[in-house]
Amino acid sequence: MKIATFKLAAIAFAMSAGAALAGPGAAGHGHGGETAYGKVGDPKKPARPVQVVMSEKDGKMSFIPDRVEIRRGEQIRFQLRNNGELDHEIVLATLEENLKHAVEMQKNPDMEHDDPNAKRLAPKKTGEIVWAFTKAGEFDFSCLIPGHREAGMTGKIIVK
Ligand SMILES: [Cu+2]
Repeated sequence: MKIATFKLAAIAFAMSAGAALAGPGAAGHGHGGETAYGKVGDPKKPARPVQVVMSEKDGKMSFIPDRVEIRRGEQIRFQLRNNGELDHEIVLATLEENLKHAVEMQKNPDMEHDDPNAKRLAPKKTGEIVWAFTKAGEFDFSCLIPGHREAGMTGKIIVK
């Protein structure tokens, strides 16, 4: 009898943990539960603006700035601008995920991203990503168009 009670409690705990993990996804976003680097932002909540410019010059491609420091729990509104002559994109992720993703992009260069953690911009276009950094750590943002990350288009996000 005692064992049965314990089992029920364990199941109830597992279920509530599962519900918590589902996060804001349940509130209507198709995707966007919690990831290792945070979650999709809520555009209705305050967000600190951070401007990031994409460009290429003399064979070097870059994000300016290429290092962004964030306090854990902060929501950031990345205001993106492509000042270059080529298409560029920004993909927020862990370094490991972006390196893996870069390999997939080599095989499939026309892969389009329509994810809340990524944005592709044509020359002279602007865009926005709102992201909530709920976890401390070091993360990556890169342009995964083949050759671009290698040419310098990568940066670091440090969440403390
Ligand atoms: Cu690029």
